[in-house]
Amino acid sequence: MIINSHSDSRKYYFVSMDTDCRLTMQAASLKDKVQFQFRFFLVYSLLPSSQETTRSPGTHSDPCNAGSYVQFYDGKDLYSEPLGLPLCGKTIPRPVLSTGNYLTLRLVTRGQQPRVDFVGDFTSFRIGKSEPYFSCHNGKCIPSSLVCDEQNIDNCGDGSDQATGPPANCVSVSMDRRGGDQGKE
Ligand SMILES: [Ca+2]
Repeated sequence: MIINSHSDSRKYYFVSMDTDCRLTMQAASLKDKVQFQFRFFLVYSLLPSSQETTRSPGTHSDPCNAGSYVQFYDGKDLYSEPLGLPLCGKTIPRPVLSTGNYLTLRLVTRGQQPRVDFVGDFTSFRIGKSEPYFSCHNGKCIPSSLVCDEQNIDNCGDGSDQATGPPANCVSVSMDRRGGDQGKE
């Protein structure tokens, strides 16, 4: 499943100030975990918060300089354990993996002139082989519906679910068809 930060992603930045929104994804079954992989990432603010480093108690260092950020949580709400540091900047972060059944993405815009634009996909997976699942080269297992999908999403993280060779044996369609355009064949 692909998500965009907003509907005009890749055309205009999302610039609303003081946004705090979240999206929680549940894995396909109880035994599964959730991975999120960014495909495009741009999250920052041109100017830090006007209240000159108002340090919220408990946070000593802020890697995003009081600017906008994305934070993942290892569960179904913001009371769950945060996964990693707040993410910001222009470099695509590493894939984020839940340890349980849920993964929550939170987007916060702070400061002045926030610039937010990202695209990514959630994948439900499990470690270890079980029947209706496809075994990636890297040891993950993903639902077989994600193998050779039309949008050419790398759900495994190593490309093996979209490979033309075994075990996926995808029929090679246009390799660069991405981003959910359901065009004509
Ligand atoms: Ca796929």
